[in-house]
Amino acid sequence: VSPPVVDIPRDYNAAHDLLARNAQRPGKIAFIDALSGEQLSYGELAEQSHRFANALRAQGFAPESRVMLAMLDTPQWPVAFLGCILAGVVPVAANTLLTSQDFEFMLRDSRAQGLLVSQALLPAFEPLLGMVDSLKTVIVSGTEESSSFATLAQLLRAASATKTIAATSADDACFWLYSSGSTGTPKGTVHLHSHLIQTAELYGRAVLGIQESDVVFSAAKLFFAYGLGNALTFPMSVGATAVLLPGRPTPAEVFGLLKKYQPTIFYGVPTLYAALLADPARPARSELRLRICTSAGEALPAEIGKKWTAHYGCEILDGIGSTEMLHIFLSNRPGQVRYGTTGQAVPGYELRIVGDEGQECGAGEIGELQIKGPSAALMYWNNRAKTKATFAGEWTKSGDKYTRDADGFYTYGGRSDDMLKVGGIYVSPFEVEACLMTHPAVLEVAVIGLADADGLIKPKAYVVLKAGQSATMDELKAHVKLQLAPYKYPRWLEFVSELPKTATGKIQRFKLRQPQ
Ligand code: 3SK
Repeated sequence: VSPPVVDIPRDYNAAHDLLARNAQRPGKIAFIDALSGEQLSYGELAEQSHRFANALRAQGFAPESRVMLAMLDTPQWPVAFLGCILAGVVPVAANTLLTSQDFEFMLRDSRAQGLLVSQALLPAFEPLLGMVDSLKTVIVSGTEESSSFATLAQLLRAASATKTIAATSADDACFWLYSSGSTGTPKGTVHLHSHLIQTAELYGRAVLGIQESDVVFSAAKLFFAYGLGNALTFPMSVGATAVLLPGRPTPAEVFGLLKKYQPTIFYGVPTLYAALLADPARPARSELRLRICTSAGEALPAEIGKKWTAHYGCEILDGIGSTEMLHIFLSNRPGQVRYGTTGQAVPGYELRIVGDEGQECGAGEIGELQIKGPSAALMYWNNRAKTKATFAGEWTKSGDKYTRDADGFYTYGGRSDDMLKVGGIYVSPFEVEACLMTHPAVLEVAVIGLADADGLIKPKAYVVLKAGQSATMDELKAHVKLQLAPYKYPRWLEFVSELPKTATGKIQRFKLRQPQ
């Protein structure tokens, strides 16, 4: 199958393209807030996005300046994202699950001059205000009025609705996403105007077959590359409707939403599919209208896929993407699913597996997966060394080990580095170790990934306590939860008298990974 050709003109604004594709359907619902029931039509989306672009201009934001978005998934998220892009301002989408310390790093690193923050997330930012020199303007969303800051609602009301589009090119920086780093320091991943629509055409349209009649729901939030494509780019590229959930996707919330809004496409992650299948209150197949499901974030255990299909009669397309490639480049296809594999290359992307000596691997040989394709990020901001290590000319290194069989199906074989994927989100074991080391009773610690009963990886910590000191497992878990984003805490702890080490004192994590 030849890849869909995506011809993008040189003068191009990604937000304008996504809005222009829907100019003929102004009354069609683009976004629904699953919590409040608020609906935003394509016509309202276009008007509000342009109003926000004009508000930014009126506040003095120049093209190429940056605005951090730390927002819950509501219809205001696309308004803010598209509004920035229409004005040539670069939105920097922040992972809202992180801590004040992480936000401080991202604000300083990006030198964002503006911050658009959901009212509910403001407490995590308040200690930083006044501390970060580059940050000049704070706008709060999710409330009509605020005693301290301008609100998005006020700015939209006051701004002109004139449709002015910044003169951007397809190769201009369009938006950033922060990718988790192996040392815990996130990397500002710079994407270009041409990238969003490439992912929509190559994966959204060609693999998922997304159409105007689809209603989509993504458990992955819009600030993740996976969620951004799932719930913004893909539906907007064809005029479909996306249901947004501002809160946590618990099984009760997800099933409630699937029953109420009847999505035809559901994008999940393996831990969520496992939790949904384990829920005794799970609805019957006849209560839902699912056409297709996707999974990414970590490899989907075959059993979960098979059980889901047996219960809901709908395939889960397991795939892998990355923040660097913006969306999925390797995936199972409808009608050709092989559970336990990540499927085949998405047409439009080239894949190769490279061995330790730099040689290209043949069928059945394990090596690092590398990707060539039109949505690869430009660079990591302000990080030349990591940019050079990841973006090798036209090829982007994934850090994931894979084998390919004779039919072109790829099977996941672990990470090349020590990073863990927990619930679809990267966790650096070194960051968790460093955090545990700050507990006064801890002498040494090693964190590894361990598979739970569903075959899904979670952090486990092996801890050596200082002589004469004590600490409980719950105390150490709470210590991590307090300092790091809560999803990073070790689900299991084991107290040991010593850690296995080499003669030179290096911890032998591989020994801890071996089943005892
Ligand atoms: O985790 C993934 O596989 C993924 C998928 C789509 C976009 C981004 C990512 C990290």
